[in-house]
Amino acid sequence: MNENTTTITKPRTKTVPKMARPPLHKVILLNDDYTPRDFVVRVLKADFRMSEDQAHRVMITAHTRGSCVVAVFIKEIAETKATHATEAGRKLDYPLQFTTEPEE
Ligand code: TYC
Repeated sequence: MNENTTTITKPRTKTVPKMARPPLHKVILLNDDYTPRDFVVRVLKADFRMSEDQAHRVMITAHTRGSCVVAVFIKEIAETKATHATEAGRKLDYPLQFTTEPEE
């Protein structure tokens, strides 16, 4: 290859495939008549990293409307968190329940 030769190289572009985002699942807090409000707030803070304020609002929403969406995660995380939070209540014989459902 001498100085009169021009080499044309194709630009090398890497194609990054856009991955479909995994479907999200809601964690839902259900109201009941027995679990103390303070305990619900404590679980929301511990298991869902909420501030006192956020946790209190979510607890009151579930208390007055019957349920409240707490957070959304990929399915496995949503289920693990819901189970863990529900078990926290079970340990003290409270009927506190967290469920999950796919987000539309
Ligand atoms: N309703 C309960 C009470 O009056 C408090 C409560 C709030 C329980 C929200 C569950 O998801 C809940 N002690």
